[in-house]
Amino acid sequence: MTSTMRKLPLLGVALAVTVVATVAIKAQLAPAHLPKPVYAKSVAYKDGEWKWADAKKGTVKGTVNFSTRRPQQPIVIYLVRQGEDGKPGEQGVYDAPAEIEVSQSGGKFEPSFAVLVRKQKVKFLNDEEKEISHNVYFLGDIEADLGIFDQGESREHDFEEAGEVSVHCSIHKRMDAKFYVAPSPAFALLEADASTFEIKNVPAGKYTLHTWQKQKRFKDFETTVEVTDGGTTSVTVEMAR
Ligand SMILES: [Cu+2]
Repeated sequence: MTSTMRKLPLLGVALAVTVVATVAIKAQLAPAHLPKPVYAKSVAYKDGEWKWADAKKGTVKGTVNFSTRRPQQPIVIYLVRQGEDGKPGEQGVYDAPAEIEVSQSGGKFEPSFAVLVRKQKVKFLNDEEKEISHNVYFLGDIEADLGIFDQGESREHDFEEAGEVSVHCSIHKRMDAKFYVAPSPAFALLEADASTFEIKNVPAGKYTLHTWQKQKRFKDFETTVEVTDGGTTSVTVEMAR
């Protein structure tokens, strides 16, 4: 046996290792080919002068019909106050809900889904037990980068615009979360398989009702609803493909 023949099996092992290593590197460089997300249309909402606290209010109650089985995914029903021309008008001044905190412990955003109200603040905590740094950046209707921050630090962001936001960490590719920022407090969140909703304390006036789906399966629906002082307006939402 020549020395070349004895080396051949070794060469085979080396080749196999190289192939495995190349595949692993490629997998890391090109993560799953996720479909390009379609974000909700971003609209700038004006706050106007009038205050929600002083307004006469009513309720909107509704049922959602689905043309086919609804995915077990959140749906947001929200109201946009119309101006004279039927387009988004002045939304009025309201007190934003209290700040929410999002944990990054264990390399996960928790909660990983939230519905916020425009002007609400979110505090991202690097509450890791070990010395791990995290980053927060947003894609979608709201884009921003809060930078990289170490264990024990936090970053805050005021969500001044309405729309859909994907939350990511530039260091950990698998860390992500999704927020929907409603244009005002007049919204309902339908979780799991819920198909009825109620939106209380809505200032009297004319609104456009919209839908937003975390996992878009149906065409988004819109209709006009009129809210009256002390009244309950019934509405049927049709979700078709
Ligand atoms: Cu991270």
